[in-house]
Amino acid sequence: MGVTTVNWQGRFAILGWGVSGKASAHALVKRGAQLCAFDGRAREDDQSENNANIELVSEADSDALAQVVLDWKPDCIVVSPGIPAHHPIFSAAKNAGIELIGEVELAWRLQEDSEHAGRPWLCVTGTNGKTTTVGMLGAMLRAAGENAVEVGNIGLPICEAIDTDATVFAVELSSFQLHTVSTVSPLASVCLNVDADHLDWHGSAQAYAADKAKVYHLTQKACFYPASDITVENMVAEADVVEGARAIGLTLGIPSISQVGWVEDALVERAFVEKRHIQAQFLAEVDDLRVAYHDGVTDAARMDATAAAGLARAFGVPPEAVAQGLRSFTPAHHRRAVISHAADVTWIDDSKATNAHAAVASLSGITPGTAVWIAGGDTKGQEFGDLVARVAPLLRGVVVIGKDRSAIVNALHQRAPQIPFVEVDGHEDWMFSVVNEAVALSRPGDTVVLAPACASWDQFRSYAQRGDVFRDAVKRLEANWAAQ
Ligand code: UMA
Repeated sequence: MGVTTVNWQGRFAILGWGVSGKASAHALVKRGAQLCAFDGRAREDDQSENNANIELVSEADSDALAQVVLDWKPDCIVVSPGIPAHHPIFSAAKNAGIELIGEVELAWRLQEDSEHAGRPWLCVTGTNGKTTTVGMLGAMLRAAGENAVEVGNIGLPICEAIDTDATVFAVELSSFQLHTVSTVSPLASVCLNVDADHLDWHGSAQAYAADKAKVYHLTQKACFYPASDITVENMVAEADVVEGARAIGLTLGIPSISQVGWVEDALVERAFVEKRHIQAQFLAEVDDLRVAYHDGVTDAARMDATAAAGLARAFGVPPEAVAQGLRSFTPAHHRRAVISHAADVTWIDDSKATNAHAAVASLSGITPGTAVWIAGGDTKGQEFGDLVARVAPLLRGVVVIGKDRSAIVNALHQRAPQIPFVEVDGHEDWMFSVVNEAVALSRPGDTVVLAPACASWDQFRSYAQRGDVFRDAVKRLEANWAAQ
C-alpha cells in the first residue's frame, strides 16, 4: 500500500502525554526525530517514565496549548485519541498547513516504511464488542501458529508493537482513533454495530458514525458487516476500498452466500470456502464458547465470535484454528463477570458497559423485575430516556452513581416513575454505600448489575478501576455477610 513519505528526522509535536503519546514518542525517538510533548494537564509522574528526556510542556487552556504547539514550529503534530474533535489544535494545524495525524496513523506509516511493511492489520470497531472480538481473533490467529498481537484501543498502543516480530495485528480501533486515520489499509475490517456514544467528543451522532465508517477505508480483502444492520451495510457500500475487496455479511441465522453465520449450534462460513454456492465450511460450535462463558453465551458473544471467525478466515486461518481459538479465549475483566453471590443475590461486574447500548445488552436476559441496576457516571452527552424505558420491565430498582446524576434521575422520573431508585454521591467509601443500597433494594435471588451506561472518567481513571473498586466493595459485603 502506498505510504505517505515522512521525514522521520523532522520535528514532531506530541499532543497528549498518555500511553499513546509516550508510545508515539518512543517510536519516533528511535528514528532520530526531534520531539516535544504537550499536555493539557501538568503531569507529575512524567519524568520517571520519560527516559528519553523529551521536553514536556503543560498548558491547561486549550487555545493557548494549540498556540504553543504551533510556536514550536512542528513539521507534524501527533494527537492522542483523547484529544476531542473540537479541540482548537485541529483548526490551528489546518490553518497553519501543518499535518496532524493520530497515533494509529503514525504506527501505520512507521510500519510501511520499515522491514515490517505489508504486515496485515485486521481491524475491529463498533460501539460494543470490540475488545471481545479482538481477543477472540488474537486467540484464533495464535491457534493457527501466528505471532499475533492484540493492539490499539484494547490497551497496547500500536506504536509500541510496531518494531516487534509480530506477524499480524488484531487491531481494536475506537472512533477517536479512526478520526485521525487516513492511509491505514486493513487486510480485513469490521464495524460490529453503531449506537450513539461519545457525542461530547464527536459533536453529533452523525460525526461519530462517520468516523466509525472509516474502518472500511482502503480495506484490501474483506469488509465484514452485521447483515441485519443497514446503517453499517451502507458504510461498506460507500467506503473507498482497494479494488477487489469483498463485502461479507455476519449473521446469527443461516448464512447466505458470502456470509458467515450459524446453522443451529454450528458456526459456518460461505465466504472463503471454494464451493460456497453449494457448500458451507464448519468452523466451530457453541460449546467452544461455553469454555469462556459457561451457561452465559449471549447473542452478543456469538456475534463477536462470528466477526472474529470471519476476520480470521479472511487472513487464511484454517477452520480448526477457529474452534481452537475460541476454546482458548479468556474474556477480559469487567465484562459481565459474575463476581459473587453475597447477600443472596448474584453480583455482576460489567463496568465496561460504558454506553446505553452496552447496558441494554448487559441487563437483557435477566428475569423481569429482578435486576438492581447500578448506573451513572460521565454521560458523554448521552440521553437516557429510551434506555430507561427499554430496561424498566427488568428492574427491581436502581442505584444512581456519578458526579452529575441528573440525566439518569430525570430519565427515571419521566420514563419509569414506578421503579424505586437511590442516589449515592461521591462521599468517602461511597462504593460500599452503593453495594449496601443495592442489597436494600433487592430480594433474595435477584441480580445486581454494575452496567453504568456511562464512562468512568468523572470519578475514576478507567472503567477497570471502577470495576475493581466495585469488586472490592462486594467482597467486603461478602465477608460481613459470612461473619453474621
Ligand atoms: N489530554 C489533553 N487535552 C485533552 C484531552 C486529553 O491534553 O483535551 C491529555 C490528558 O491530559 C492525558 C492524555 O491526553 O495526559 C491522555 O491521552 P488519551 O486520553 O488519548 O489516553 P491514552 O492514555 O493515550 O490512551 C488511549 C485511549 N484512551 C482514550 O481514547 C481516551 C485508550 O483507550 C487506549 O487503550 C490507548 O490510547 C492505547 O491505544 C481507553 C478508552 O477509554 C481504554 N477508550 C475509549 C473507549 O473504549 O470507550 C475510546
